[in-house]
Amino acid sequence: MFGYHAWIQSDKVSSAPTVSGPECFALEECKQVFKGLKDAPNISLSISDALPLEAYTLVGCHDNVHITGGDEAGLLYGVYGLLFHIRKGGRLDNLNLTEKPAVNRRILNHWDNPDGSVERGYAGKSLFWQNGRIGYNLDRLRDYARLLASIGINQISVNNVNVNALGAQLLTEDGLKDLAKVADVFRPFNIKIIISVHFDSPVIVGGLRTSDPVDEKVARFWTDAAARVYRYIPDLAGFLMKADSEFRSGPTALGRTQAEGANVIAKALAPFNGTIYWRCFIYDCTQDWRDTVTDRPKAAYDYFYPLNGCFDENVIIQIKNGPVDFQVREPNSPLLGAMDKTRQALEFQIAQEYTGHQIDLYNLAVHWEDVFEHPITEARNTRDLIGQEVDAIVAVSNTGDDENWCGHLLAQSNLYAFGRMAWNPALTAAQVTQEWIHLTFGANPKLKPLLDMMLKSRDVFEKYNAPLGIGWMVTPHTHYGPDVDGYEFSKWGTYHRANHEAIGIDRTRTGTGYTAQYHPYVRDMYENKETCPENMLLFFHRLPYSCRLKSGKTLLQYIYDTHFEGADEVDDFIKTWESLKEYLSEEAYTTVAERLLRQQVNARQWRDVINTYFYRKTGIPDEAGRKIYC
Ligand code: GCW
Repeated sequence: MFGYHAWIQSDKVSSAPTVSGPECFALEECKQVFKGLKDAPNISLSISDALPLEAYTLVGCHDNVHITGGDEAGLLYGVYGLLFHIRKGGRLDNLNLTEKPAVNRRILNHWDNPDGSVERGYAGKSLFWQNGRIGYNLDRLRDYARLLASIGINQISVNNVNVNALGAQLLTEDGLKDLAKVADVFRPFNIKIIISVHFDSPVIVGGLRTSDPVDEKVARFWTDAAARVYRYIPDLAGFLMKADSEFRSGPTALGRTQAEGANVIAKALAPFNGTIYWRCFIYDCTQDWRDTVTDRPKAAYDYFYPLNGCFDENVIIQIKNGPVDFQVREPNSPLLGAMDKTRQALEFQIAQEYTGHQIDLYNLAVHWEDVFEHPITEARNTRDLIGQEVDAIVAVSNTGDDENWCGHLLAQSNLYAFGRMAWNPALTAAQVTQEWIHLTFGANPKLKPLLDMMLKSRDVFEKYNAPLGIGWMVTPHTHYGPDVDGYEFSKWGTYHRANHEAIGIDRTRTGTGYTAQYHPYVRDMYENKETCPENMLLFFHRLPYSCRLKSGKTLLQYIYDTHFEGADEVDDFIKTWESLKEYLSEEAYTTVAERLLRQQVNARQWRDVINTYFYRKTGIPDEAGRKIYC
């Protein structure tokens, strides 16, 4: 057993429970996971066509529980559902519960490289790759499959979207032989494999001179590749593509549209029911910082919106939740909801690239709740799109071969929350975080302060980071720690434009016009400084430091105050964690305590660098007279 993943494996071994039902993997899995549970009930299983695919019901009476699944997958989810119900202290008498997923594609993307490294990975090495090819510890991989299945994940990509020459070899016979073995491990757990493909595969793998999607030879390459892939992995979910993005090749560079690029692959996959997931993360990454007309958040919409309705049925465009790049605070991408004639996947990042590297505590469930609640129109929010035009929820994984899978033990709750919220986006951050605490540390009411601390952690992180939605004050490349001007004069289009008087970008009609990409209701909300949510004020407006916020504080004083508060609140986290020591295992206590101390160093660094920067820019001291390093 590897580290903490108590939510799915218990160490309280007792006798095997009485289990009956059709011979299937779910039955075996039921015996396996209940083996560890004290006083397990008698469990019977059956499948019923009356339930939707992947759905299940649990009906209990005294010591007997019946699990019905809409299919074998539903049965499997029912087994985990029952285990969780019991471990959370749920009762069996009068148990009558039905569950079905809101969306039938719940996906993890691994940004794993063939050399075993993980791009933006903070939890060790890849679970899938070693020394240039597929390689793994089989027991561990099976454990991982169970971990993901228990929270309802049903598709994974195993190679980085930044596909390199070795990654591209997955489309060859040799690559596919290896990958087919991985698919065999995940298949019983109802998890299908996705392959990240290189846009230039026709050249790299097929030996052609071009990757132009309208070239017949290119179309034939993709058709042959699909046929080969499905010979090895008949239930492959499909391909994932990052094209025309961050110096990668793509259709635009060849004078073709994104739809032309996607559709040629879609046609090759269609006979096998395969899907092409086509990422929308396209922007000018060679911008001159003096150019104030080009505005990075506008780019994806400009590329894709004119193509609404032009994509084949088996294309799903994959949209990052924000228009820039997984910052602590951003509005939602205006593509979400606007592409009403196109299937969409909403992409989150569980890996904490900009949110603390799994050193700092950061509860993403709280963050995603905000994303779901972001309005599309006056009457509809993003949650309402799920299961409609948004028919996939995807996240960049935060896992690796570290003992506890996620580096920071408490970062496991983000993986857990992703699975749970993709299954049911109506669940609140408080609910899923509480569930994870129960399943990991037991149902101990004394752990309430831990819940409070986790739920607060996003706000605390935001306080010591870049203020009010402006983002990007991170150290270039690593994206950990502060560097206010680190990206300010670079080519990536991520500017805050602070001078001695003002900061922020005017993205309204008087500025870059970005707000016009939203529905008029949302556009007007952001255009007006009074109705623009304060936490995104600098994303949408350029403001003098002297301007008054709703609290009556000046913008500058707000920056000082939040940075002092954020760092102090991390000190409080440490005290809270110490106060919980007696309820935790030595191992759990120590590993988190060590991360919190590192977070404290980071938070203080942010406080001092940010406050010093603005003090030196403005020359205006802190009203409370606190010490600012300069
Ligand atoms: O934010 C950027 C990351 C890259 C990543 C890219 C993407 C995989 O810094 O590391 O590349 O996003 O999402 O494609």
